[in-house]
Amino acid sequence: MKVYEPKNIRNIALLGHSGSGKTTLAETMLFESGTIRKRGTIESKNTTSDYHEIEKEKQKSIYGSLLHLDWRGTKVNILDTPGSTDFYGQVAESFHVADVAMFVINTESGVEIGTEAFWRAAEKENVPSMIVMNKLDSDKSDFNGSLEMIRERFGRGVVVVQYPYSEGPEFHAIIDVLKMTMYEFPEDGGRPDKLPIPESQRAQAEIYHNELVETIAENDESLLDLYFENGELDEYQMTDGLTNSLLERNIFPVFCSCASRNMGTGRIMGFLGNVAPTPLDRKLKKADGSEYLIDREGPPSFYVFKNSSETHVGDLTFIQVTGGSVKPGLDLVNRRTQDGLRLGSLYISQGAKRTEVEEVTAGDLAIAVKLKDLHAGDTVSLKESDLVFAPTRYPNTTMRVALKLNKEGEEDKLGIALNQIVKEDPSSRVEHSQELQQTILHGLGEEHLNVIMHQLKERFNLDVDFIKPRIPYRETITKRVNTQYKHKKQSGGAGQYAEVYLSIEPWTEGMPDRDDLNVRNVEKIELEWGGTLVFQNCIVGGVIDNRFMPAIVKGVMEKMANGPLSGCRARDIRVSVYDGSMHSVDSNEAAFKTAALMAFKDGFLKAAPQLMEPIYEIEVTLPAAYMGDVMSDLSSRRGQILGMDSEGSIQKIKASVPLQELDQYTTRLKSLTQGSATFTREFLEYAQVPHDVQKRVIEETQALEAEKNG
Ligand SMILES: Nc1nc2c(ncn2[C@@H]2O[C@H](COP(=O)(O)OP(=O)(O)OP(=O)(O)O)[C@@H](O)[C@H]2O)c(=O)[nH]1
Ligand SMILES: [Mg+2]
Repeated sequence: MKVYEPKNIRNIALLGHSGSGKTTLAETMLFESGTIRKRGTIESKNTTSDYHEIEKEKQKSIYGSLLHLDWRGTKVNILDTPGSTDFYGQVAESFHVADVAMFVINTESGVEIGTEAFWRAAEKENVPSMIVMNKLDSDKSDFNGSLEMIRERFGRGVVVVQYPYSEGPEFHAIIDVLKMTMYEFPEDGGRPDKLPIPESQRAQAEIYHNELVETIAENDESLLDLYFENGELDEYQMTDGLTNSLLERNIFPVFCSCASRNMGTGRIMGFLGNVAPTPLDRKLKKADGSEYLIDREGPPSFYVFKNSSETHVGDLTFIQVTGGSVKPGLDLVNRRTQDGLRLGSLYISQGAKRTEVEEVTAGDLAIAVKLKDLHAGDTVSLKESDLVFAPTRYPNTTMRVALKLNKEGEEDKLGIALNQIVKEDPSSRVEHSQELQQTILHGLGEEHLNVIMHQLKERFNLDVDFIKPRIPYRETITKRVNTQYKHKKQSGGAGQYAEVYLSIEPWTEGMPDRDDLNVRNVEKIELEWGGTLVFQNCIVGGVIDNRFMPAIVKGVMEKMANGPLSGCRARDIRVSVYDGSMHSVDSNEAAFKTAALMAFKDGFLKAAPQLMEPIYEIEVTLPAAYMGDVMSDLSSRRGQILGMDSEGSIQKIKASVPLQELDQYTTRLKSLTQGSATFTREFLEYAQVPHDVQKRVIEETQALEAEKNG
């Protein structure tokens, strides 16, 4: 197997809205480069990239897959990513290793929400980007309309390198304004004839050509001088200028293809080989914020960008070599755990197929097997190295469900399965909530969670269902009350005796101490579930010993952890113990804890208790046409609009919405907008729940309690 030097490697990520043709384009590139003999199609369920059963079934990509090809001595690694924003995690993983993001646009619809979302992410991650206009053979194809939309969304850097001679079913030729040539394809695609640009197209081609030259010159002063001197740049000058402008994200060149009829990929691969940045050009971010350039001569190191696994093989660790070269048998250290590891076999990946290799050089992507405890985002390097890369940034989750096992005794099995799933897909998250007594799965949407469910059932053989997750309400009180409890037990030997008088009241930051009580000591406790408990010792005349104070706090805390209203955590309360009594023999810590707990519980229920619910701030991105529907849906979800923003045809709404109302929001938003909107969410605050909601929650809790108690 050939070992490629980094300057002869290109790592590209195919990105874009679902259905734009990424997987088909990848397949066509593999075919056109002679890597595969037969071109698979989505419809025949035999593409190299979509090889998982579930991808064949759904006829779309769900997992990012790594492919590679050789185009005239250049190794092109292709990361084909899913276009559905539910699988955003797979896209995020590609950013760390992609030297170029190739955005595939469906010219039937122009910029769609997935394109928009991934473009903004590529912008944030500073990944050079190019654009491929696909489906030009469709009778609904609209190159100019799509171009206009792309320019509106992504700015002046969008420059035409190619445009179609004609589009729709008669599409058969592409005009290239960098080479000033027309490529005319045979009926079933493949290698085109190079022809002069026809007379009818010369004027248009000149306009695009000049735009291209001017944009390249604008971004490079020395080229600008040359351009003014000669009124033109030659192809080599343009090529260099393009590479630099791509790297700076000043230029986003536009290419044309019809992936399903094998037209256009040869020239795209040529551009990748001749112009696109190499792994040596890309600045990687280290954990300390500094930059790192891939170093062929440096000590061996690699970055784990993705995990997956396979029956009979186990863990597959996807790596990018970032320094020197790596070979089986090499001893390295995982910088996260500081554990040593010895590299086993290494493979290059062609979808489901793997080929063993002896060596992988800096810049290249490969799979390592049988390595324990390597997570996506780990840096692995020589023992004495201190290299640590900044980890991949995964999106925040937007949807949660609770898991219910239908068979007893499978808790451990479920735990192991979930661990493995999260390891392979860090955009999902599992929370074993003590508070809610549920295992909660967080993901990026219904489609995402359904794929996880599919894995739990098919791969891990678990009988499990999704159920509604409980809401982590908080409880507090709204008025001051005095409360008292005497705990007295006399059964045989030693008895139990404790009596406490408490004053409990709502607490807010900055509140003065009680002046009607003799406050001797104040303890402020920041609760681990958020909020505060302030405890005041106001005992006069030693009626309760100081040594019992911790037990009293403990009793109060125990009830706060299991709130009197709904069993949820309580917060923001001040408790003052101001009287009580003890017995010289029968009083002990346990007795005071019980007395405090009971007094607190009684008082709490009399103190106009109030349920608080978590409120999230959401940001919805949507096409303007759906604004009305989305807004009225938000108001039916008790949403409060915090702000609105419009960027051309794309609108953004910021709103605060109770978590309870967000349970099925991802799904609802999709159906309201025909899948064209996305949203993000973040915890904002706790706020009082409306009276009717509180009533319902309390009733539900009581019913649950009654059920538990038989
Ligand atoms: N007419 C036409 N159809 C195409 C072209 N390229 C792809 N398709 C079809 O478009 C559909 C979607 O293609 P995919 O390759 O799965 O698109 P994708 O971008 O990988 O989609 P996701 O994996 O869901 O993100 C399939 O039915 C393809 O056959 C094209 O150039 N012209
Ligand atoms: Mg795909």
